[in-house]
Amino acid sequence: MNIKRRELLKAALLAGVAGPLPAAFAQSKRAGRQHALLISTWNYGRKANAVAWPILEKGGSSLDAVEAGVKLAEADPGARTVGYGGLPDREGKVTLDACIMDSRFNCGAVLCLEQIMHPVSVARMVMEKTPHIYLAGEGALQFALANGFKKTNLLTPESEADYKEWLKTSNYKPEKNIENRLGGELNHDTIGMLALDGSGNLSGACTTSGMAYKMRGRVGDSPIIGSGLYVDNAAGAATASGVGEEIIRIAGAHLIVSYMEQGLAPEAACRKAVEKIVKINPDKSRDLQVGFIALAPTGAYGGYSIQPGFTYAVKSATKEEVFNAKSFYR
Ligand code: SD4
Repeated sequence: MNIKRRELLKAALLAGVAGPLPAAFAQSKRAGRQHALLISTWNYGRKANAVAWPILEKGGSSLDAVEAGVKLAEADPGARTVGYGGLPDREGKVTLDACIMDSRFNCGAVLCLEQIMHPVSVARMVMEKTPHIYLAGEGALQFALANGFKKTNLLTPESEADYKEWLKTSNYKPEKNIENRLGGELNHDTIGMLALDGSGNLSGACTTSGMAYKMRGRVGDSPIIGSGLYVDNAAGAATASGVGEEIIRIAGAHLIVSYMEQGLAPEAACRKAVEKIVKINPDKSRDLQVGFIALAPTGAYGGYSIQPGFTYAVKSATKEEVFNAKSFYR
């Protein structure tokens, strides 16, 4: 290693939690690719990371990686809280929320979108082709159809059968850790994915069918920039899973990124946001699940949740691992 490269590396390491990679370091493809990293919510994130990783490995962008990764979950009928196969609202309609954000504060989202298999790709098109950030409901559908997306029935026989069973009592109660109840590594909740690419750029995506049997028209945190997802290339990125209303109340993802901007490491930043939710919900928090993950511009990462049971998957050139997040309650 020549002296210049060694000095660049030293500068990058010193930048640590506090700041972004120096530009010269970020542009060094060799050093950059070693730092490329993916982090996704839940065990299922491992499969999504496996789809996204080759993009980063070939020097592709974090934006392309996160879109490709979460699309896997959107198209999987076994994923009962995302996209095709997602559980419907209380009127039997599958309604999808998704957003995407790149390293330059560009972002796009769709809210309450029906009959489209890949809401994250529509969100990206909102970001890239319109002057807006959010498109909702019928307007989002019209935009998707006008841009070549096809209508698909997203309600699978399994989800329809579960819905009909639910109708017998119509008892609405958000379930924590639905992943644990369903069991098996193919099941999961909302997928949020964060990526750092070889050029030192962060991006994120988040996509969900929302809380099962929600009221018609209900939108959760997942498509809300700053709640379900936030990316600031100089400070870090964060995404969320869990009861969206509580995440929105504290603007969770943005709060975590601000904590990182102030110097907190990703896990500590996620923990502080969880503690805030618990503090404002002293009684309710025992039955609430919210899980956060975060990624710093240095490649440092972490997660934290209210209840045990929240997991996240990490993939880099040297690591492929699913972690059990630490939690506020044991
Ligand atoms: C929502 N946050 O719609 C989503 C749901 C979720 O784990 O993450 N479930 O509120």
